[in-house]
Amino acid sequence: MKVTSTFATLALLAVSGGAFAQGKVCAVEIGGGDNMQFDKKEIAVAADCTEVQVTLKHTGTLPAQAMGHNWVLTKTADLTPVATDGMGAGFANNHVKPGDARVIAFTKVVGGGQTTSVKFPTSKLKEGEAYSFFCSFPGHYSIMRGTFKFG
Ligand SMILES: [Cu+2]
Repeated sequence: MKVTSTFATLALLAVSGGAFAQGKVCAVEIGGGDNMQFDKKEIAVAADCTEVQVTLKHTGTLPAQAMGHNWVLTKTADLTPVATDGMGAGFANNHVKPGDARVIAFTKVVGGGQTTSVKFPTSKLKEGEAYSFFCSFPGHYSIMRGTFKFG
């Protein structure tokens, strides 16, 4: 309970944007290569982070249309349906269904040598909830996935 109340205080300060606001942006880096794998199986974000900045680097050389990768965050329970919808959403939508409320954060699809990032507030997350990250490029999510822990 102590951790939760500290987090709530920080979140309030961040939202108020006042002179005493102390937002803490926590940076996470992850790579994905031509071998269709992320270089991390788990990402953990501490409860005192007010925002998360995820940077995805495609460490391979293949073009985005052939071996594109993105980084998508959902509740673990939403992973498969979101990935399935993403397949149909098409490359132009970064393989994420437009306006999908189950998607907490996502990056665009990148190809070899490219880097992209996304920043989102941890107010979208709940401590104790089971989250997963994955790549929604068609055919990738069953391998390119990992656990996302908050708190
Ligand atoms: Cu991928």
